[in-house]
Amino acid sequence: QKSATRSTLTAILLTAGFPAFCQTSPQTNTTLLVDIDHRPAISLNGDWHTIVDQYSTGIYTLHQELRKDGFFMNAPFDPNGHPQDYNFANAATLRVPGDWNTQRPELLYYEGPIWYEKDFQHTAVPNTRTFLHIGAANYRTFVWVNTKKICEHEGGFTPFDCDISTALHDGSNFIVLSVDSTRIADGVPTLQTDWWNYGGLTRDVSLVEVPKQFIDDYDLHLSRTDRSVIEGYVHVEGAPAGTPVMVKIPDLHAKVESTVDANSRAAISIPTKSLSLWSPEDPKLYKVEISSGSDRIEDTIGFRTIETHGTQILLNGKPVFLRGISIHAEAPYRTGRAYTQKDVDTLLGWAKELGCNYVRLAHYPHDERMTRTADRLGLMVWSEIPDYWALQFDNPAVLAKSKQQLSEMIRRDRDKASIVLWSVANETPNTEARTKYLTAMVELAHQLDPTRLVTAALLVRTEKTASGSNKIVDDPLGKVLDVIGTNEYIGWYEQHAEGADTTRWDIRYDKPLIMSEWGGDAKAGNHAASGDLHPALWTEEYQAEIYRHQIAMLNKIPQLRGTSPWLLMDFRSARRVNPGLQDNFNRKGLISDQGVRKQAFFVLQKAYLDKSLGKA
Ligand code: GCB
Repeated sequence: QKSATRSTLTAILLTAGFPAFCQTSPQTNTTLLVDIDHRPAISLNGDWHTIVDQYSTGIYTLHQELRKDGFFMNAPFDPNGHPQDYNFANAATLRVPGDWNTQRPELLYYEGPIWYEKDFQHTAVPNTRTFLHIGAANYRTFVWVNTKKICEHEGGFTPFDCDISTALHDGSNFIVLSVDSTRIADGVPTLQTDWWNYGGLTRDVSLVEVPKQFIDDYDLHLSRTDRSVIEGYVHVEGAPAGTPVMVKIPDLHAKVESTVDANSRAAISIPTKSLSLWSPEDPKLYKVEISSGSDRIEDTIGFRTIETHGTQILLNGKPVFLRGISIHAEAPYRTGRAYTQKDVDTLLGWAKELGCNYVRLAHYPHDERMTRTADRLGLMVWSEIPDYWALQFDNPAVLAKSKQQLSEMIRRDRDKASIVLWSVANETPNTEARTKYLTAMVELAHQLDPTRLVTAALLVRTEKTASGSNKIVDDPLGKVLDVIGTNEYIGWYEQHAEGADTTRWDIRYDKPLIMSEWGGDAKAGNHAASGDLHPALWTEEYQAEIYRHQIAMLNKIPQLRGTSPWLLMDFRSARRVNPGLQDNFNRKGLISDQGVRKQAFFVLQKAYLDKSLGKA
């Protein structure tokens, strides 16, 4: 039904000869500027005028034709003029960044379009281009500046930048955006997820001025074959062949010059002596200065290698065990989408307190503050795109959306040493169409970034045996993955916690395995009677029981190289409607959404700190 609506809309747009602002391509006129959080910017965060537009009245006439006088015109309201059904100037505001659901009680369950409007002053600076940067907007976004249609983007968790230079004038300007959080069957993610569909401009919005020729992308990493060389490229948008580029790493006394080729890309190779490699024990970051013409940016980059050898994961050539926890981008204490540095410091601070050296950032790219901070704290990261559950794997348009989100995730974060794993999927159905689709995704990840490992969280097959059960890992996708991720919920969705004691693992791949999810729900403060040997589900005692039995089982899997149980903190989910216990929250957190540590937190903490889980 919903996709039919969209294709009708596309048809209308094309026949109307209108600028196509709802076509099936996941993005139009957008790019992604790397390291944007280090560039000077004019913040557009703060209050925006907003209009909840349940029926898309701002776009359609009563006969569902495209309006020429839509809300994007931001026409001033005149009580004596033509009757007008909207008035941004008087409209209630929403805070940006921030999901809308947790800002107004009546928007908690809202899924649909909301219009945003912001006025700002601008003075042209000669020989520059101005980009509108949107850190993330869930799920589809359409942008107009001074009534001119600029760009559109699909995908709720990756940033995008739109060149608005030609629409600006000196003096007062305005931006009108429509963000539509409607879930769609052919979306990524699709209709079903186990998290809240937080809509809106959920991350920073700003204006960024850059020179006409500017550094929009680069990749600097340690060579996998020679750990005394930093290699990669710098791309200078708009630069003709021969344009010089300079990269300096003052701490290494390194300074190299290169020139861009016909694709505006300069190859970089920096020989280094006495480089301190990035690791959880010593997360060394180097200041890196990149310049070309009048453009100059600075980054802080760690250098390390990550690879597999048989069933080992090697960090800087040495075997490593990933002691981790899964994390949703849910804001501690206040709920809603996480986006502040405080949110990040709280979540990653808890992960450190738990004894982690690794975090699985589920199930979509998190705010860039998260990966920046993981870089600083020395937490290895699994970063994922929302190829979650049953996407339309036979639909090429959906594959295009997944590819776009993967490309954006990699482009934004490829210079973060913390990220060791790109994940292309979570718990997808084992079908031929799925395997073909995700194989293409794995290939793309390898092609875009040959320096990292590619994984996916797979479902596992269970066979009953006389003494218990066998968990068989033979999903055909495993063939193309570097590291196998598997999710299992012994003690929760299947069997009792003790079931783990009689479970054997049969892993048909000679590759490292990460138990990417396991756990169970407990409501913080819900306790079994003291001395109760069979605590009930939903109690802290039972959750702790699951963890004890799981840890014992996991230790018997010879090729286990990491775990990220589900999960650090309770999070809001529409699927969890049991009153009193869930109340729209998934309670598998080791910590409640109000920051209360449950018993299982301390069980896992002990196992991580004394290394009784994962001796590698
Ligand atoms: C899973 C999913 C995760 C869910 C979790 C659960 O396997 O990957 O997104 O939230 O189980 O709690 O059921």
